Amino acid sequence: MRSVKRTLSIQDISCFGRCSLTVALPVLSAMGIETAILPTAILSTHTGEFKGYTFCDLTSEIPPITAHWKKEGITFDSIGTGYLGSDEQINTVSDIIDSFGKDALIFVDPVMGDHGRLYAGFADDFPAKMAKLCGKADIIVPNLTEAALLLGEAYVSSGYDEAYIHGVLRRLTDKLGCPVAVLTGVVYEPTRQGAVAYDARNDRFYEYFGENIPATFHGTGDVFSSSLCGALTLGAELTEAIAVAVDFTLDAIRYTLPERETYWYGVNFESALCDLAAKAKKINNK
Ligand code: PXL
Repeated sequence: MRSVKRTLSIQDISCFGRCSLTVALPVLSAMGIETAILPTAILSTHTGEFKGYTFCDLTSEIPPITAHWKKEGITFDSIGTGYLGSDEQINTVSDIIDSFGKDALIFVDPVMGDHGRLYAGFADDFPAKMAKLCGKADIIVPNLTEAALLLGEAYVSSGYDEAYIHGVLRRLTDKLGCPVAVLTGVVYEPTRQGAVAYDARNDRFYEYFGENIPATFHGTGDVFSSSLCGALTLGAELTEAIAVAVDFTLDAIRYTLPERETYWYGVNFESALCDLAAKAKKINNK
């Protein structure tokens, strides 16, 4: 038994811009988790609001890396995936889950879009491929845009109620085949925003809401999902884990707000890491 939990984070490196691995690695490390990385691509920046970014696909590097790990007998307590840049990468990640995932928590963030639209560079059939990968997960963490894309349903941006959100969560677990789904960015009333989770194994819903800060920031999905994956890897219950992730994301947004003009590309999560580390320590000591 290792004394420190070990996770594998599979997603791109956007060299500048506070997202994907430049968020997941510091967040998971601050939570006291040994974090191995598998960079799927290297970009100069994320594709959000930047133009003219570079993109170097690293897919061909992945099989030799994981073959070496197999030889070394390396294992993981959890495997978390984020932004994946191609169909081929989805297949490669699917193979990694088959090969390393037997005793690991499989956490898939189906990063594909926001505000009702696919991110730049994704083909229209990408969501169906991502839906298949979600079927291999123990837990998935889509926003409302990604949930609609995964289900092939129309995107509903606002004005929905609890029955709608619960229906989406039931359909996600039912159609995709993963036991747990967490929907992020849920707003039932203008002053509150949070996450709603459904565990199909016990047919229970869990939710946690905080202040709704009426502004959008790039990278908050990655901040939420890395802290959620970290809390679950440490053994937190789902209900505690979503509270940790919502509060950490809100803290990062609050630190960013006074310098919004400077940090238009991603949130100041670094200033919130100390409080997150303290919470992670408490989970670890339980
Ligand atoms: O934050 C998600 C993300 C990750 N990686 C890349 C992205 C995005 C979102 O735009 O472009 C490269």
